[in-house]
Amino acid sequence: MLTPSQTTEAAERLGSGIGEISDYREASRPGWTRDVFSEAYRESRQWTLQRMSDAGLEVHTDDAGNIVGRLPGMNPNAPALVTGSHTDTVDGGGRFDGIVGVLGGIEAGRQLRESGTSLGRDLLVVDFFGEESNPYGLSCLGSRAAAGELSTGDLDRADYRGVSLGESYSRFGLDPAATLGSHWARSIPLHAFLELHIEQGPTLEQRELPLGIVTGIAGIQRLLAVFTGSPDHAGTRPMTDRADAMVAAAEAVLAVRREGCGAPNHGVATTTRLESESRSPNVVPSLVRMTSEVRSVDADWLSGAKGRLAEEIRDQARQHGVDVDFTWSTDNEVVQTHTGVHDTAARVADTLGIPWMPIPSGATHDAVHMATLAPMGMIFIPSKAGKSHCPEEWTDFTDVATGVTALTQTLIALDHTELPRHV
Ligand code: HGY
Ligand code: MN
Ligand code: MN
Repeated sequence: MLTPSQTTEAAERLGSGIGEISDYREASRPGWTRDVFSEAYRESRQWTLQRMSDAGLEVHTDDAGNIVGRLPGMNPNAPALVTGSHTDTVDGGGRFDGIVGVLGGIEAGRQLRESGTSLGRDLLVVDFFGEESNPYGLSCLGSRAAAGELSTGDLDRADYRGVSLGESYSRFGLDPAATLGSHWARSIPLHAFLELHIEQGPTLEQRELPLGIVTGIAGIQRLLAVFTGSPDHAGTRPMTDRADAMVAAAEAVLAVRREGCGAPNHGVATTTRLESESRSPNVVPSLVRMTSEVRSVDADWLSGAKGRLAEEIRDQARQHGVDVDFTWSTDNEVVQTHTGVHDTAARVADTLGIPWMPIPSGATHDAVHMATLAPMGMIFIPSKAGKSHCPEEWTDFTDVATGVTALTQTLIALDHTELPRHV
């Protein structure tokens, strides 16, 4: 356990690291934007490699672009402990989402090494490639590949420029075929995975708690609805005789919001894009694309939401003389954390005297895919005003240091804890 001065030192080290990696951002975009496949992201990966090496970890990049730092344990053949997160951001994103899990994992490795604490097994600290959702509609690229869940079909997905995901991998210097083959289960047996992350919501701050132990991670259903109406002169077509695709889409945006507001427990629904094909301001829109997503830790509600939305949106569109096509895709299913990992983290927090609460995650994380490889858990630290995915995203460095202490001590406890595979 760190002394108070060591805790201060760790908080300062984490704070300066957060500042340094945040300098790698796309100058033309708001906030701290570091998109996957961007030059800012490419350059920041060199910084992360060096940060892991400076902490005394043995570093390599796997075929899926994941940067892996290894702290050797007493038995290198024992299934490894893994921690990590991501350093790519959303457009206009902040400085903490994912980053605290990577820098926190590196800090944990540093503290274990400098304190001479030998784990019985290797500790792998990972900066997973491309966690944020991207124009390909696919989040968690690196952890998805590690879990063997990235498919050749995924590589054929094209973005709005018509560039395939496979081509983007190649342009970034990664071999798409090798990426598909980087399934960790074939080569790296794992004991447990634990991710430190900001809450990205207001609960911990409102409850004045420094720690959350995650119970489950929301499933995400993504929707592309295409509304087809009839093009007309906007100035001459009578209002009572139009098939206006934009009006039908606007009704659908509100139907999505009502569905999210009606969730009995945990559920949210958001429309994030509405695009009209027509570029002229004086034509009644005839083709409009709506991109929405529905999330919940309640799998039954989530699947019911898809059916309810399809029925309501189609009925409303019909009243406007507009057809609508739905394409649903599953970004990830609902995933519960492993009871043994959750309870170990809770026991450690209690021992350390860190107040905590059980908390669901509305955000998805690399932990979802790592859960297919090993017993998985997550610990949250507070987000100021619950803000995230925006420049205002902030977590006090002392909270980050507290999270790292909980992470480090839980990893030590997990090292000698039997974790039956599927609990
Ligand atoms: O979308 C999410 O929940 C995560 O930030 N990728
Ligand atoms: Mn994240
Ligand atoms: Mn995010």
